[in-house]
Amino acid sequence: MQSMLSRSLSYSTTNLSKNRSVLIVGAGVAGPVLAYFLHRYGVRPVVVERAPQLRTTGQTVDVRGAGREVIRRMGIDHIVRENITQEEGVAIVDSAGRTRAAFDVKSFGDRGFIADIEILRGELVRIIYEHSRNHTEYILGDHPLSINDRGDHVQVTFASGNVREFDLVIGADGTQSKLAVSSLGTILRSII
Ligand SMILES: Cc1cc2nc3c(=O)[nH]c(=O)nc-3n(C[C@H](O)[C@H](O)[C@H](O)COP(=O)(O)OP(=O)(O)OC[C@H]3O[C@@H](n4cnc5c(N)ncnc54)[C@H](O)[C@@H]3O)c2cc1C
Ligand SMILES: *[C@@H]1O[C@H](CO)[C@@H](O)[C@H](O)[C@H]1NC(C)=O
Ligand SMILES: CC(=O)N[C@H]1CO[C@H](CO)[C@@H](O)[C@@H]1O
Repeated sequence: MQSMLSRSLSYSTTNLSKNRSVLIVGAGVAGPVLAYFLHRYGVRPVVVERAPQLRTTGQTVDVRGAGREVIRRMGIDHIVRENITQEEGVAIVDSAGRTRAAFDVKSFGDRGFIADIEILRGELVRIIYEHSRNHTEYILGDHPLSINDRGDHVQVTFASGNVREFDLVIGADGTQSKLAVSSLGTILRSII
């Protein structure tokens, strides 16, 4: 995966001119968000997801800070707000059922246990996917076996046997990623 690392670091977003094709590995949260924004910059995004369908499991996610700005710029904040868990707060209850402490959404301002925008991870993934799919080629149930930097393009061989060429490959494959790269955050920060 070393070639993937060096190639992604050697690109700046100004090099991502029109009609470039970018392969994003992973259709979790970051991958589809990046696909959405790259399309806005004239790039053709392809997302490959190893699972045969979107992975829509997980618990609740609090959308705070930069996350709020991202959903706002994607124009999906109202959709996200329509799908929040509507959790009102957290209560600590003793063995007799008496409430010893309670924190509602408004406790500690924006920094409490529960954010006012709390959504199930799966719902968030679905919303972002729906919002990016019209302009993104999604390949489900496949993954890269090898990624070779050929200088002016990257050649990717998939587990399915397909071989394709891209201008750039970006890892958005989550916390279990084999890539020790933090370039995705840098790229996202510079384009949104
Ligand atoms: C199913 C699931 C449930 C989770 N639940 C929670 C939770 O409840 N609370 C919490 O705080 N965090 C949870 N996490 C941790 C997760 O890291 C973050 O919540 C958040 O989803 C991170 O977003 P991400 O886009 O960076 O990565 P992820 O959402 O982890 O997405 C990465 C995607 O890449 C895919 N992938 C990995 N390797 C490859 C490959 N080689 N080729 C192609 N695709 C690949 C994975 O299948 C996955 O769909 C969960 C992660 C997953 C995958
Ligand atoms: C995607 O395309 C369909 C069909 O043209 C349209 O109905 C839908 O609103 C589009 N979705 C987004 C998020 O733009
Ligand atoms: C994933 C998704 O969009 N879920 C729901 C969000 O809320 C709207 C409006 O209530 C529903 O139509 C969606 O199905």
